[in-house]
Amino acid sequence: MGMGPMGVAMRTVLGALAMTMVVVASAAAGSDPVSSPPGTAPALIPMPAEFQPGQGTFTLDAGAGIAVPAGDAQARQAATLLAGMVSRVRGLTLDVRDGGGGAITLALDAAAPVAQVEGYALAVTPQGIRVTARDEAGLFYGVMSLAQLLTPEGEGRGPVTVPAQEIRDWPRFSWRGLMLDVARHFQPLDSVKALVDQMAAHKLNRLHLHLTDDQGWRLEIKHYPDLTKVGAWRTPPTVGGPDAPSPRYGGFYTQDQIRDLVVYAAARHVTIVPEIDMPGHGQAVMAAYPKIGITGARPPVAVDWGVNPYLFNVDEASFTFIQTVLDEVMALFPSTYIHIGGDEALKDEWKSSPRVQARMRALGLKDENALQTWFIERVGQYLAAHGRRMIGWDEILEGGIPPTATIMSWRGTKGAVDAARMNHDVILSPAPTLYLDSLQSRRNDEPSGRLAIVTLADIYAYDALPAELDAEQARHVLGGQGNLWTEYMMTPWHVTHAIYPRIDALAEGLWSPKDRRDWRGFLGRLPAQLARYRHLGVDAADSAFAVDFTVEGGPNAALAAGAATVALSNQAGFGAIRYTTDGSAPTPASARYEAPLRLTLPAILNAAVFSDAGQMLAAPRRYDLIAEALRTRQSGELAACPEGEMGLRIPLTPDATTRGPVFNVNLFDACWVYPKARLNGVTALTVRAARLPRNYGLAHDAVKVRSHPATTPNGELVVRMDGCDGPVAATVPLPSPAKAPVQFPLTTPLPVATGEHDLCLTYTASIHGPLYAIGSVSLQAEP
Ligand code: TNX
Repeated sequence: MGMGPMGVAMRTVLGALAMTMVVVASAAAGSDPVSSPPGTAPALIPMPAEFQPGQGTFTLDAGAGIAVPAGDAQARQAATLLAGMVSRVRGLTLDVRDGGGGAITLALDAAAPVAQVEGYALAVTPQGIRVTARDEAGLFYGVMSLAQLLTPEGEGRGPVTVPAQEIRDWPRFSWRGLMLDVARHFQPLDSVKALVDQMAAHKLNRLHLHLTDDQGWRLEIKHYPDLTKVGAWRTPPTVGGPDAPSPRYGGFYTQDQIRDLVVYAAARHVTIVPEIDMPGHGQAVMAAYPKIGITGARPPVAVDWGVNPYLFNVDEASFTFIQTVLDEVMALFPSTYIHIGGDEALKDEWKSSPRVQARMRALGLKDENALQTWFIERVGQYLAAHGRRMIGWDEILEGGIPPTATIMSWRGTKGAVDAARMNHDVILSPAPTLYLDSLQSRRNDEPSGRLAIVTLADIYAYDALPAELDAEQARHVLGGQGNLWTEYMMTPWHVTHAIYPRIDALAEGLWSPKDRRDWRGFLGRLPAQLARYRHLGVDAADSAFAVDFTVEGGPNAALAAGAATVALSNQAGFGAIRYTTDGSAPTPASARYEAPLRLTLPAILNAAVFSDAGQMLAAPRRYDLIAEALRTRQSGELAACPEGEMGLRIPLTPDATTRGPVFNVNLFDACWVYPKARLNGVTALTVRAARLPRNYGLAHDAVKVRSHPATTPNGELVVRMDGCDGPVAATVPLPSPAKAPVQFPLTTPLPVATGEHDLCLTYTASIHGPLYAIGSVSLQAEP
């Protein structure tokens, strides 16, 4: 197994070579948290296929040369990138030379030892460093590996000594993708380029740009200027109050910018795969050109996240539009694959249109799903006639598989398995595991996102080859892709936080042989990468390493005893936790956490996580062991009401331009539970309330939104004791949206009680108005 996209013949050739190579030591998952000892495995991410330690070392001094084949522009570019990375991370200057000799030699060689496409060999001997490959991509990836070998501990400066070794490496999958949704929140070109840089450094090779959606069209199309003049801009929803309305939101890429991006990415062996979504997710198109829609009416560019009803028409005018757009798309993007979306196309408009129904009957199609297949296949044929191939999301299978389609599978893996069995190529990007808009921890300091938790370890454990496929079917698995949808990723900071370092886990899963993957070893290789990120200005998330504080017996036990036993841990179970209790910031010299700490209230704990070498892996986190904090629950610490689910962690405004407060919500029920509230001595309760736009396209699920009857004009916050069917303990009217700011406190006395009670908090405001949320709930006690 583990065929990936490679041919059997190549495997056999390499099989012979592999006999002479030492297989990289791979400790079983869950073994001791040690990085691979020097000399047994290279500190590379992704882990290379084969590795053999050598005798001695080679030292690279400032000014050392990188010799590239004379006249080989691509190799020269790779060498220049290498010099740039080493200079930025290590402050070591290297000198790129055309032809001749150098400490580092790059050579394209038809007889290079690694025959696989995109493969390379990298040899370090006491005489120098040599990278050879049979193709330019392979040479490039050898150079990217070398960039890591020359910045080994991430932190060091100046000349670098590299142990002698030989690496032979090639990818497991040919499609190693990342999708960036630039439609929901526009991403500046420089951010996209920075992502391309990092993709290349991780040996990822497909950047799928989701360029169009209901909420914005982001690509200049010369023939249809209104697509960007109108379709690239939306007016954010407001919820009243004294806060000023936000400005229009939007942006788009000009064709010149796209050409520049395509060239930039190609130099890094990244292909930009454009997606033009159809026949659903088309509201921005209809805002610009209503005739392309079904009703002919002009909607605004959407501000509602989710599924909106607007569908493309199926008449000739619609196909003329699509083909003209695709002509310009094909002229801009050399990618063989063009993505045409196909997801979440709610069929209501097609069902209720007599013209669409007439066309469907004339075509002899039995239902709207068959019409979708016909529609998609017609577009696929157009692309095929121009030498391109169509990719669609797995919904395009619903009416029968369009013959020319490659399937990108997001609703689990079934679509991929079905398509591969029907001899169609597939790419695996299942939600939630490869959905990078999923939050990466339950920590209170996590920003907005979707509430499935996808940890670094979850992504690392994911295998893109469905086990149910046999070897022949497995050949149709081109690879996998992480998808970053940006409804709740408003700024480049959010995007960066969601991608790094989960991109490292993704890259190893898509590049490295399955049997070379090793979670603990990966963690050992990560600190160097985190240090590189810091030097390169990439603000990676530290969610996997940040300290979590757990009070034994829960906060109530601490409140009752006036003292607490606090355990410190982190998600990955990696690194040394160091702490202080005097309010100061922990350093590598601070006390190392060994066992739970016994502390008397009030106390303040600060804790950070360091690597063995003293590198900070997670910034300090603070825990206040004081009564007020122990009686407070942040939004993420509240539970959903019975049968409900917190699906989203959302910001105050949908297009926030900075990082702000976030709120866990269940869109279907404005109801939260403060579990086991300890009411001894408690006299009042304060909710940090917030009023948010209710900008969600719930489609047929809209009927499931639960309404709680109100008794005053703006609705109330109702607090019940002992669960949501319990007696009402307090009712607080909500302030008028016209007068109150979007965040406001609500305080109410509570009846005298003792012991632990589940407090159920609901808002009774109309479900047709703003969405009310809870930032935190605190109990106030008599001093
Ligand atoms: C579903 S995945 C979508 C996107 C959303 C995403 C949110 C897919 C093909 N469609 O429109 O952004 O969920 O996670």
